[in-house]
Amino acid sequence: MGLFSKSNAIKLNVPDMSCGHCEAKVTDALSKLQTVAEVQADSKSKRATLKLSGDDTPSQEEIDEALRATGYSATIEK
Ligand SMILES: [Cu+2]
Repeated sequence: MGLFSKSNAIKLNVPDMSCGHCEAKVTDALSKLQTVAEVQADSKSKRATLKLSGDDTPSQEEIDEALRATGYSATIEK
């Protein structure tokens, strides 16, 4: 059983992404969260999917903090 045995994921709304450059910046910033194993950002749907590395979910505050320097904002979809 490895790190990716769980399929937990959360979705974020990232309204300001408009191209691949945005996707790369958002992906890079969110990938630094310890609770996040993988990020898939899609500028067309303006969403990002975060695959989690374990049972812990990043808080909205942690996401805000991770994105602060990039100028993007993301909201966890309920
Ligand atoms: Cu862009």
